[in-house]
Amino acid sequence: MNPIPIIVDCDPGIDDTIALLAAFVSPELNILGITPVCGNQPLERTVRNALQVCELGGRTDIPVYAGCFRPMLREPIHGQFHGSTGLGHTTLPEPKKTVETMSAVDFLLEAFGAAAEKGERITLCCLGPLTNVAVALRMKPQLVDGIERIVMMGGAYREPGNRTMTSEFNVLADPHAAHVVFSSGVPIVALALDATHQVMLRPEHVAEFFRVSGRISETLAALMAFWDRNDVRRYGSRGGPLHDPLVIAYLLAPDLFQTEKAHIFVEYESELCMGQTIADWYGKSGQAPNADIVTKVDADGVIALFLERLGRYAEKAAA
Ligand SMILES: [Ca+2]
Repeated sequence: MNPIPIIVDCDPGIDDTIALLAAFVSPELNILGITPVCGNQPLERTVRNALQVCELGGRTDIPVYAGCFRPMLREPIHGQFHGSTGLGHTTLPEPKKTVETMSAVDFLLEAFGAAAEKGERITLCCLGPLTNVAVALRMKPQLVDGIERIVMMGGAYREPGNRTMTSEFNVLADPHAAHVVFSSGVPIVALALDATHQVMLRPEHVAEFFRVSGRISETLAALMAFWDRNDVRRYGSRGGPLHDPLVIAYLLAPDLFQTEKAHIFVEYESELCMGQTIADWYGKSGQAPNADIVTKVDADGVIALFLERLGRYAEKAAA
């Protein structure tokens, strides 16, 4: 089977990093580029982190394009659970790899435009605020012809929010961009907090990842240990929800996920509910579904998948 061509739009970020490291060793995926955006950290830092993660994972062949330096309209907000650099307490070496001169938006326009001309489609993986994607969509509406679908981490439907009472971080960080994406007509698979809170990365998992992941084990385990929310009341156990990596897991093993179709709306006017995502589960809006929302995840299956994938860093060292 030919690998799935993907572009990873992200804001690394601890969970972005775990997602990238798993994608790097998955031959089912052909990563055409990484497009960091302002999100968990300011843009300079998400770009630097992306470059460092490419070096850590031995994938300096993948180009990194710097994206938008702030949201479309709102003031930037940054992550609260990723430490001062976005990568916990880890100190990765200065990257030798450099960012491409082309901007992320230009790269998205070029890549999806070229795909559409050839009758091909690329899957867009969105692990951060949707600013880059929305700006590209506003530049050229024909872009949608080159997008197979967007598989995104973001939103909160039956779950409450994580950054505010109603809202999940990625959508809250740029709700206007999310509105552009949700109303674009591009098919969407939404991995919201409803899904990601089902997959807790617990301390016993972290110990397993440390044991299997060879040359990246110390960095990976340090990132994962930092991710522990230590909030049993909220999450039902120790550990942290495996948000962004679920996008990669969905592409590799869709059978581990159940979805329901619905039309997604996003609130971008009310300060109380800013960034709230609303799913029309029961057809109240009269609008056709624009997304497959993941409602159930085989958490043990996902953890096993990532143990197997990240274990490949031990094999690579031995080879
Ligand atoms: Ca992210």
